[in-house]
Amino acid sequence: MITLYGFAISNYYNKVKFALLEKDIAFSEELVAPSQDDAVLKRSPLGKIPFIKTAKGYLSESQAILEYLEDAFPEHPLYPADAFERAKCREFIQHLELNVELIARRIYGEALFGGTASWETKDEVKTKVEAGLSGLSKLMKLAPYALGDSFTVADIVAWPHLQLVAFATQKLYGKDLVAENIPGIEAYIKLIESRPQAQKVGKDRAEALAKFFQNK
Ligand SMILES: N[C@@H](CCC(=O)N[C@@H](CS)C(=O)NCC(=O)O)C(=O)O
Repeated sequence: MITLYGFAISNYYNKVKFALLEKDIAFSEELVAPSQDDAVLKRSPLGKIPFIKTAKGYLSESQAILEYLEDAFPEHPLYPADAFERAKCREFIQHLELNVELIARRIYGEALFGGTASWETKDEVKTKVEAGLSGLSKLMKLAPYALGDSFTVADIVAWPHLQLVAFATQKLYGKDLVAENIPGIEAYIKLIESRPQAQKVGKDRAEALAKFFQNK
């Protein structure tokens, strides 16, 4: 059985958990915080979460994990059968993570954890995230799913990341840059949240967040 390590406030953890639930793969969860301790570094080379344990060993990097799950558990596919359509999913995910999420990540400290980002950082992040989202909106079909009429891995990744970017930008800039740049995104998020698997991920995330802030 797969073990998923990390914590439920992480959007990358929730991406993998959402995929496991949608693919109906048996798994257990073990709470691990990102860490530079040897015990974590042996299983995830930069000490990041999430990582998983498989019968063959540990695996880190959420996208490598998603692709492994798809190959090892072909039932309930999240990738389309057509090679070009599969590549379009990967293109979408790469854009979202490289040009939106990784950039917005620089303001999460202030948006979520009581840190402070410099004005320079905030300005730079805003410009780049807006450009990234505007690019992403050209790929996103919302018809009704991210890339068309089927639920795919693109939705698994879009949901946890875009919600967090929306929250962080609303908090820091007083406007939700996701909603501003991707018309129709609110209805899309509601559609994804009508799925029981997304509801389970969302409920566990809310509980983890409440616990996290209680201990602060
Ligand atoms: N590219 C990684 C990103 C994972 C990631 O950044 N995880 C965060 C938690 S959301 C983390 O472990 N941060 C600690 C760190 O960067 O040292 C993936 O896709 O798994």
